[in-house]
Amino acid sequence: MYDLLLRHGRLLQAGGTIAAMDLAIQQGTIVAIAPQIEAPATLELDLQGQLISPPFVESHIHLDSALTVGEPRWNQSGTLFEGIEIWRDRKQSLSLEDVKTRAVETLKQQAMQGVLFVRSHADVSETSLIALQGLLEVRDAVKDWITLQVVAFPQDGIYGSPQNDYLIETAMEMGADAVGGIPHYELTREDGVKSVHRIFALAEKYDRLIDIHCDEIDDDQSRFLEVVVACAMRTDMGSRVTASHTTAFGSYNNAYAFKLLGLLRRTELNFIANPLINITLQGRTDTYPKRRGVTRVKELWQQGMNVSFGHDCIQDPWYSMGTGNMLDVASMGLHVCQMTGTAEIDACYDMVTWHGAKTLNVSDRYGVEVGKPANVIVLDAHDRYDALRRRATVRYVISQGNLLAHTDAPKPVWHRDNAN
Ligand code: 17E
Ligand code: FE2
Repeated sequence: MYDLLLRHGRLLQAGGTIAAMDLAIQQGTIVAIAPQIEAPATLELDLQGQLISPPFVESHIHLDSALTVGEPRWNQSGTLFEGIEIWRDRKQSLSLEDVKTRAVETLKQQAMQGVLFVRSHADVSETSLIALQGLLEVRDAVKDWITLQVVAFPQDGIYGSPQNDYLIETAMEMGADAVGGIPHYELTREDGVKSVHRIFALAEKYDRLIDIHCDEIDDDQSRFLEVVVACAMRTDMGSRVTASHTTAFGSYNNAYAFKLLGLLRRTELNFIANPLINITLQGRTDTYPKRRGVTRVKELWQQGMNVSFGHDCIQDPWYSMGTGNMLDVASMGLHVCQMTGTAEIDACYDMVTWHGAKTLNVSDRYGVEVGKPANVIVLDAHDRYDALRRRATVRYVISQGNLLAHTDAPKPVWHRDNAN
C-alpha cells in the first residue's frame, strides 16, 4: 500500500524528455515510477496528463525585508541606494516576531506556488543580529515542508563600520549556511577586494557555502567578480560559490568580458540573476539608450556555467511588486536576456528548477527519481514552454511525501453564445 499515487502524469525529466508515467510515494520517498502502477494507495490523484516536475527553487531572496514595502517610506527613486537607506531605518524596529511572521508568510506564498527550496539572505550588519536569529529559527520551524538556507549578508559592508567583521563571524558561529558580501558597496576598491578574501577565509574556517552580492551596479569599473573567480580557483571551492547579480558584467567592454568568460570556464562558479530586480534597480542613472542592467545570462549559460534566477525581493524597500511565482521570474529573465530560442526558453525553466538546486548544492536530494525525497509539483501545462508562456497553475505541491497545497485550475467562462 503506497501513501500517495500519482496517476496519468507526464514526467518532465532533467534534460527535457517527457514521458507518460505513474509515480508512487511511500514514507516520504519516491519508490516507483512506471507507465502503469497497479496498487492501492491511501491517496490517489488522477493527473489527466498534467506535467510532473521537480519543485521550483528560489535561489535568492531577502526574507528579512519581505513584505515591508512602504515602511517607513516608499522607495521613490527606485535605486539600490535609496533601498538600502530605507532598510537601514526599518531594521531599527525589527523584532524576532516581526521577522519570523513575514518570513513564514512569504515562504507559504512561495510553497503554495511550488517552491520547496529557498536560499535567503539575512542582514548581519545590525548589532542585534535579529534578522539572522529570526531566519535561523524559521529554517528550523519550516523544515518539515520547505528547505531554507540562510546567508549571512553584511548589507552595510564588512568594513563599513567597525563591528561588522565581528558580526559576520558571529553569524557563522550561530549557524548560517553561507557567508555573503557586498564588495561594490564597501568604501573603497581595496576594502572590496579585502572583503572577498575575508569571505573565503570565513567559508573555509567554518566549512560553509559562499553567496556574494557581486558588482550589483552599472559601473563598468566594478570588477570584483574577477577577485571571486581568482579566490575560487585558488581554493578549489568553485561549486560551493555563487556570484549573485553581477549586473556590471552587462556593462563591461567585450574585450574584458571575453577574458573573464575564459577565466570562468576554469571554475564551477554558480551565477544568480534576479531579472525582476535587475531590470528595475539598474539603469537608473542612464538617460537613453538605457541599459537593461542584467548580467550576461545567455553567454554564461552557453558556455556551460550554472545560472539560476531568483526573485531577490517581494514587496520590500527595493521592489514593491512580487508574487512568489517563479514562472514570473523566469518569464522576465526570458524577456530581458532575450532567451527566445527553443533551447533558451527551456533553459529559463531549468534556471528556476535544476540549476537553482545546483546553486544551493542540494542536487543529491533533488529531482523526480526513485529513491529521492518525494518533493514533486504538478503543473497544468504541456511542457516547459507552455508552463512559461501561460505562467501555468501549480495544481499540486507534494513536499516530503505529503500533499502540502493544491490550486484549482482557473476556468474562464465564455458568455457570448453565438459563433461571432
Ligand atoms: N540589498 C542589496 O544590496 N541588493 C539587493 N538587490 C537587495 C538588497 C534586494
Ligand atoms: Fe539580493
